[in-house]
Amino acid sequence: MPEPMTQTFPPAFLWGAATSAYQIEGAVGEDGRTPSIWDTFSHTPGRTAGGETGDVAVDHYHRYRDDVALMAELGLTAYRFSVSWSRVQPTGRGPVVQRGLDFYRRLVDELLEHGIKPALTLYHWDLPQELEDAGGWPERDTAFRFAEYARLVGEALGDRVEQWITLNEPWCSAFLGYGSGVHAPGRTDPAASLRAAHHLNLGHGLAVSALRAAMPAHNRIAVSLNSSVVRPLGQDPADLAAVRRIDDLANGIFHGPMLHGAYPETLLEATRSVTDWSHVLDTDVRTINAPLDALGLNYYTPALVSAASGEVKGPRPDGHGASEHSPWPCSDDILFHQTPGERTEMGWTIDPTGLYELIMRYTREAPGLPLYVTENGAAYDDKPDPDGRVHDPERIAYLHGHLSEVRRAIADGADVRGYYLWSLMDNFEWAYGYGKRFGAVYVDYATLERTPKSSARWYGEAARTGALPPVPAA
Ligand code: GBH
Repeated sequence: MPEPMTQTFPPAFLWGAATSAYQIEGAVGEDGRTPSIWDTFSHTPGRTAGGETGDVAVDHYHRYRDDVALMAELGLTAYRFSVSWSRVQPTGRGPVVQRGLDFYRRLVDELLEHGIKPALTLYHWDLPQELEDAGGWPERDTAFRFAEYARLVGEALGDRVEQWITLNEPWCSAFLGYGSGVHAPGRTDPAASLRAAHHLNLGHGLAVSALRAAMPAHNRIAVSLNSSVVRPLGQDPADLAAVRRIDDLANGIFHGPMLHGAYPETLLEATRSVTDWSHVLDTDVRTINAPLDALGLNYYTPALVSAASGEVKGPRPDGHGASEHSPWPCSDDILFHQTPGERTEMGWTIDPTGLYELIMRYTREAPGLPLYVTENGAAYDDKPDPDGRVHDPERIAYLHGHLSEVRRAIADGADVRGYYLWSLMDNFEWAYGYGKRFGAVYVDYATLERTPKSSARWYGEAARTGALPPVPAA
C-alpha cells in the first residue's frame, strides 16, 4: 500500500468521467437522426444479450441537464462524451442537421456553465448505416466522409470545446466489427478488418488536418487507443514472438503510422497471407502521421499470450463473447490465457500495474506528448440496498488501485494530464446489453432514476481534493 502522501495529483489534473452517444442517449429517431450500424446490429436477433438495444438507453438526450448537474454536484472537472454521427449528418454525407448539432451545443454550454471541461469524441463506433451500406470502413471513401464530418463538427463547436478526440478505440471498430463480428456491423472477414484499420487510420489523419483548419489553434486534438498491454506466458522465443505479433495487431497498427509514420514491418509481413496492403497509397502514412496534441489511453485489463505449439485450442478468454471468428488476423497459432488474479464482472482480470506499464511505454515512445487516461473502470453486479443506497466497495478499490498507478507514473516522469472514469453512469454495454454495469452512478432501468454509488462519492472527493481518499474497509 503506497504512502498517503504520494497520492496527491498535480493541481491541473482533470478528474473526469466518460460516456458514448449510443450507450446513453436513446432518442434514436428524434430530430432527424437516422440509424447507425449499432441500431441495425442491436435490432438484429441474436446479436446482443437479450436482444437489448440503445433505443432508450438511459435517455440522456432528454436528461442531459440533470446529468450535468449531477456531475457538478459530485465534483467532476471534466466530461468525455461522443457525438452521434448520424444525428449530425444523417446519411454520412452532405449538410448538417441543425437540430442534431444543437443538442451537443446545449450539452457543451451546460458543462461550461458548471465549470466542467468537455472532451468531445467524434467517433465511438456508430457509423451511419448508409455509409456501411456503401462498404463501411473497409472502403477508402469512408475515411474522407469521416474527415468531412469532423470538419462540420469542428466548425460548429470548435469555439467552445478545446479537447477533441477523433476515434475511440479503432481496434474495436476494425477487428471486433469486421473480424470477430461481435460488434457492429458484425462482419467476419480478416482482410476487411485490416482494410478497415487502415481506413480508420486514414480517417483519423485527414480529420486531424480538417479540425486544425476549422478550429482555433489553441484547441487540442487527440485519439483514444485501447492500447493493449501484451505479456508472454513463458519466456521462450516462440512466446515472445507471439507477444510481438499481438502487440503489432493491437498497438503498432495504429501508433505505428500515427506516431512514428510507418506501419511496423513485422506487421506487414505477418499478415501477407491475408492482404498485400495495396490499399495503402504512397502518401497515406504521411497523412496519418499528422501531429497530435495528446494521446488518450483506454485501459481495462492486460492480455496474456503464448505460442500454440500444437495444443488443442479452446475458446479464447478474450472477453468478447462467443465467436468462432478471431479478431486477430493470421494468429491461429497464438493462444490467449486468463491473467491470474481477481476479476471484474466482465471476467477481466484486475491488474493496475498494466496501466502503469502502458503509460510508461507511451512516455518513452511518444516523448513530449501529453497523455490522458480516457477510459478505465470496472463492471460489478451493483444492487441498491433496502434503503436505496448503492455500495460498490469493489469499484472504489479498482479506482484506487488504478489511480495509484497513474500517480506512480507521474512521479516517474510521465506527463499524465487527466483521468476519465468509465463510465459516468450505467449504460448499454454493447453486445452485453444492460447486464453489465460500469457506472459510478447507478441507473434503475425501470424508472431511469440515477443514484450515485459510493464510488461516485469517493471519486468526487478525489476530484475536489486532488488526492485519493482512503479505501473504506470492505
Ligand atoms: C471500451 O471498450 C469502450 O470504449 C466502451 O464503450 C465500453 O463500454 C467499455 O470499454 C467497457 O467495455 O481481451 O484481448 O480483447 C473496451 C474494449 C475490452 C477491448 C478489453 C480490449 C481486452 C483485450 N476492450 N479488451 S482482449
